[in-house]
Amino acid sequence: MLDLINVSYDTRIPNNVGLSSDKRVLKALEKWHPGYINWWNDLIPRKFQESLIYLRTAVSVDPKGWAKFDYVKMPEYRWGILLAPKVEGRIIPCGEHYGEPAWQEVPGEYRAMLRRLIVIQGDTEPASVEQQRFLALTAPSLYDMRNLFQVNVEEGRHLWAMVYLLHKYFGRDGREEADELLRRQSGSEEAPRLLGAFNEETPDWLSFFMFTYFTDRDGKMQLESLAQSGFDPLSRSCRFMLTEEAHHMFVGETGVGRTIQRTCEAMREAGIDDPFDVDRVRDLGVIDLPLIQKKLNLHYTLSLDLFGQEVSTNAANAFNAGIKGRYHENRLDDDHQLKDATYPVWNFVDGKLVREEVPALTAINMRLRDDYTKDAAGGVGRWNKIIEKAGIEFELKLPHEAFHRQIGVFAGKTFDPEGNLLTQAEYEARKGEWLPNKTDGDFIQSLMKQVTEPGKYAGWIAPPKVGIDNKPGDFEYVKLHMA
Ligand code: BYC
Ligand code: FE
Ligand code: FE
Repeated sequence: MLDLINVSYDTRIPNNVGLSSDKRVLKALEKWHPGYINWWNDLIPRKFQESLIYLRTAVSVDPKGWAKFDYVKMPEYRWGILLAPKVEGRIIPCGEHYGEPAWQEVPGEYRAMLRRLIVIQGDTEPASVEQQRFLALTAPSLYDMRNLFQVNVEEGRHLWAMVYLLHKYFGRDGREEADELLRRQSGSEEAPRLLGAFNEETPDWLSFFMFTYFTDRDGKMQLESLAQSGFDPLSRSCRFMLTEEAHHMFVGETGVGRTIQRTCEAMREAGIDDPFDVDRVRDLGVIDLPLIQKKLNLHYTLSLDLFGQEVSTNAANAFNAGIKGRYHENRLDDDHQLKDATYPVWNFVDGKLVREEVPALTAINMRLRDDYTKDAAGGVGRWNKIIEKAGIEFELKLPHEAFHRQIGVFAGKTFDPEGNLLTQAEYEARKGEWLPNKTDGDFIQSLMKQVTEPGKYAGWIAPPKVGIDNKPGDFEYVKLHMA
């Protein structure tokens, strides 16, 4: 009897999908495996490959105890294939097949659409590891270095999750797509990653924290909508991925929060009240709040682009097909088909930004993006509490969605962070006030020094409130290989 909760270790690839009795897929995955290991080994600097990292590994899909913590060398990490438990009687939650039993096999008419979505999802996972490949060299502590590697191995596992679906359900073209996922590279000229934000650099730790807060949260929203898929294996795969995603966003939220905390403390100690007294704040070796706002502006807007066009027939087709649902589709109280519903989307009429009602079916991307914005606002509020508590007058804000966009109705036009339309010249002249400029980047780089003594932190960031796995403050999260 197949155990669908606990993970089986009887093949090289841990799994709860019965791989040992699915010879065809097992063979395909074993063939793909060495390419994956090569990709990993070429990517992460040598000395970290040989270090012992205190990582969690999934051993079950039971939400109460799915992870175990131990020291591992990353190339020996057990990347597994894990699907959340099957929900008996699950139905297709939306679209024209609403109410029919969820598909256990790929529905022929939607094969191409499904494959495309799985490939896009799969492409982002290794891309993020590529973007973060050099950060360990400047980690502000062993705690942070460990968190980086935890995020990286799990993004690697997310790639495995999508590759499993391609191998299992898409035959030969699925295998070809799986190979392509290892061939494309973030930022490459010849074979870039598919989505814009995944070809940008993650040059420093503040970017890493902003990325895991804002871009991993796009991951969360997209996974939430794929978790609503009528194609049950995709739904189950994404549901388990979401449990890991929560930690990535935790790393982002607390990372930015600790950066803010340290800045506020240093300002207090030095008797600086004015957050815009940037030069004096920087002389303290901490990141000024206006620069934190600029980084926020950058990463939030890059992430907004990942939701696609506001009005999208691709998205309408995916919803109608029952391949992709809305956020919490199964908890929404309507016809789940959007026959007569409308939804307000941004449009640009006579030089003015307005929200216009359009058929809700075409506004699926816009709606998910609105849900994202609400979700993203929560952490910003908590960051502001830290600033307020320190008695400093400054408020971080999500910029207007029109600002700094490359995709959708705002693309090709220039706006300020309040959403006022600017001429190209006005925008260029003021851009440096709203997005990190060269001086800002150089300043942050000057702070990026690796700290490797257990329990010690770089001067620009506060220690965390609690350790990982309840470990004490001076716990050695990474035993560095010295050579
Ligand atoms: N860049 O009708 P539209 C994560 C293309 S992150 C480049 O709006 P659709 C993670 C689009 O492909 C989550 N191209 O498209 C986070 C289309 O081209 P075609 C990743 C773009 O399909 C951190 C055309 O423009 N998962 O997991 O409605 C760390 C028309 O656009 C972009 C997913 O995204 C862009 N930003 O929406 C690690 C889920 N936007 O087909 C991991 C799967 C649009 O006309 N993807 N285009 O040639 C999807 O659901 C959808 O494909 C998208 C786009 C939401 C991305
Ligand atoms: Fe992921
Ligand atoms: Fe993630």
